[in-house]
Amino acid sequence: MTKPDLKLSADVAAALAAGDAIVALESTIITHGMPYPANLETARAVEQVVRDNGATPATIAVIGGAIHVGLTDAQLEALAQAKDVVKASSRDLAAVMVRKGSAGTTVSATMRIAELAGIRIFATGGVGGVHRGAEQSFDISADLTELGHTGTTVVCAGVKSILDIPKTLEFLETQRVPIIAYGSDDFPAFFTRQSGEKADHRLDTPEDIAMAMIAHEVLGSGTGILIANPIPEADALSPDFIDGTIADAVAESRGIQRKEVTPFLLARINELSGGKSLTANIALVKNNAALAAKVAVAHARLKKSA
Ligand code: PSU
Ligand code: MN
Repeated sequence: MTKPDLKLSADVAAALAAGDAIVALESTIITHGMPYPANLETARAVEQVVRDNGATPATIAVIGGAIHVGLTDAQLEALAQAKDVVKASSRDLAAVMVRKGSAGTTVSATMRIAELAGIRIFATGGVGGVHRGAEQSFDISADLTELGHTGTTVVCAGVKSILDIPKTLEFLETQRVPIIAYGSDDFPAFFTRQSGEKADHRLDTPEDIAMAMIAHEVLGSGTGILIANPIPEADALSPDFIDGTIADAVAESRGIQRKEVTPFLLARINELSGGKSLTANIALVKNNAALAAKVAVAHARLKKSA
C-alpha cells in the first residue's frame, strides 16, 4: 500500500529519523473539546510538558486537506479559532482530504495517523466510549473499535461518567484492548481517581509500560493499549459535585445524536460546573502528557538498545 503524504514538522521528522521519543497529541480537544482561548493555552502548555519530559510533541490535525504531524504555533492558533472545522474520526479523513477541508482529529483518527507516521504513543484527556443508554441509541465511540485495530498506545485519565463505564470496559475486553492503570488498582473516571471499576492491570513505572508496549507488539496483538492515568489528587473533583453536573448535562442531551453528543456534553458540563470541569480537564491532560513523554523516552531507549 502506498503511504499517504504526511506533512511532518521538522522537529518530528528529525526525532523519527533519530529514533528519539515522540508523543502524538490529538486536536479535537482543541477544535471541539474546549472553549477558546483555554483550548489554545492548553495545546501550547501540553506540548511544553512533553518537551520538558524529554520527548518531541506531534500534534496531529488536517489542514487544507493535508495531514499534519507536528504543528506550528500559527497552525495551532488557527485551529483553536476555526469555526468551519470538522471533528474527524478515522472514517472521516478521506473525504476531508479530498475536499481540502480542515479537521480536528479524534482519538481514533489520531491513533491511525500516529501509526502511519511511526509514532507509538499518544496522550489525550479522555477517550470516547459506550454512552449511557447505548442499548437504545447504539452510541459507541469509534475510538473503541480503533483501539481494537491499531497498535497505538493511548494515555488517558480513564473515561468520563457521561459514558457507561462498565459497558465501555466490557467493549474493550471484547476488542482485546489491554487496560493498564498507572500506579493504581482502579480504573479512573477522568475527573475522579476512582470509577468503582477495577483496571485489568496495574503498572507502576514508565519503564514497565514501555516494556509492555514492546511485549504487546512482539506478540502480534495488533491492538492498541489503553493506559489509564488517574487525575492528580489535588486536581480531582468531588464525585458528588461532578456526578450531579454530568447527570444534568446528560438529561439535557436528549435529541442530540452522533458526533454532536460528546462536544455538547463537554461544553454543557463546563458551563454547569462554572468552569471547574475545564480546570480539572487541563490539569489531567498535562499529567497524561508527562507520563506519555516518560514512557516514550523509556520506549526509545529500549528500542535503541535492542
Ligand atoms: N472526551 C473528552 N474530551 C474530548 C473527547 C472525548 O473528555 O475532547 C473527544 C476526543 O477527541 C474523542 C472524541 O476521541 O471526543 C470522541 O467523540 P465521540 O464520543 O463522538 O466518539
Ligand atoms: Mn458517538
